[in-house]
Amino acid sequence: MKNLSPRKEHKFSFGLWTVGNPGRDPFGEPTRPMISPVKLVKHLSEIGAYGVNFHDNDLVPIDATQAEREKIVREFKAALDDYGMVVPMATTNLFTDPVFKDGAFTSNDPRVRLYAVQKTMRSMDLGAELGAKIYVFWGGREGAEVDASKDAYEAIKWFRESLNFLCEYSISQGYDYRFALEAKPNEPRGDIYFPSSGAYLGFIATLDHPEMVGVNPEVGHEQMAGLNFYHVVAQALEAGKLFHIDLNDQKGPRFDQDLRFGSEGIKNLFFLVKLLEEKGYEGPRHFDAHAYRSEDEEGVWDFAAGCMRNYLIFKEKARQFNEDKEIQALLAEIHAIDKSFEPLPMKFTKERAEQVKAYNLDRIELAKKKLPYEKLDQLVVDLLLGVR
Ligand code: GLT
Ligand code: MN
Ligand code: MN
Repeated sequence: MKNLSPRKEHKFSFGLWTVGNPGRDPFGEPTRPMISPVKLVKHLSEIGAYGVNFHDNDLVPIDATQAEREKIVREFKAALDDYGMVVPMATTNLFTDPVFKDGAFTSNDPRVRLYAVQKTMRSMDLGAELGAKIYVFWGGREGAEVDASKDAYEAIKWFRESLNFLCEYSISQGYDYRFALEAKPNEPRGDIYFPSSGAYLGFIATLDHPEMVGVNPEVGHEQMAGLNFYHVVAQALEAGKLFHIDLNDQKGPRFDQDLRFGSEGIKNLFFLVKLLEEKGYEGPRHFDAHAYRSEDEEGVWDFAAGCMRNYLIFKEKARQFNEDKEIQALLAEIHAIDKSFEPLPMKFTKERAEQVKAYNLDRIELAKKKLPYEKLDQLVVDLLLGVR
């Protein structure tokens, strides 16, 4: 295997909430102590990450005074400089505080909606101060546990109003943010509006500044809905809307697990990495995951190293896939088209329409084409399991 050491140019990033996760879950208290943001920056840099992301309150406590905020930001900035780290993305915590118990931008209460916008503006200021250019929106409480309580039709409008306002705020401040909307179908008990990245892609087209807004798909979130993550990301990328990505892993459709990237869904994630590397994704490779609850701090760093290592293994496997003679010969055979076929460009003219209608296509013959996908897929499995 080629060199699997993570380097800054690989653009690996982690959230403060990921490597800083103390192992709390709905059934249990933290199992390891909190690590300070400054210490996290130092360790992340040492293991080869280039970036660190945060929610406003991962860095600055929700009830901090102005003086406390300034001190925290000063120390954090110094740590970024000392360890050569950047902040590619920032986001807002619109879910932990009880004020958001019934939603943020989609709360029934207009005062809570206003508070959510205000909190996001302040958090955008913080992100911009630390250099962030991508701003993520994850609507953890945007949805309903009780559908009788909220008008899902109106809620979409409230969400749009807030985003339109915040786009204008970014423009007026000269922040140059690109907004990345992150979907998840349900959390922890409620159904969230815009349950998939596909839903967000449809919504983005209805905004005042669609060019500023894209998606932040997360592996586990799409898999919670039973979707093929590789396909989800291909669509976003092809649409020019993959502004950010949350890499992790998940054991099928259930609650959000945020497992170490590449620990479970190996084949699908191989095709994902191949796609990102080959189709021009230039953004951060961000890991939104956390270590098993059974780990101590040392285990957290094993977890983070594992995420990056698996990404680099998939990248190397993609190179091998492209250079594998047997795989490439099989693909050439599968994609081969009879020389007698004269392709018709699918550019519509009246005349072309007539040509398409009249084209002589023998469906019985077409259906006879041999497609050795069993062999092809097994070659991929052999490659991934390291026996090729
Ligand atoms: C939270 C959520 C993630 C989001 C984070 C950003 S917070 O951990 O489960 O998927 O990306 O808001
Ligand atoms: Mn998640
Ligand atoms: Mn995420």
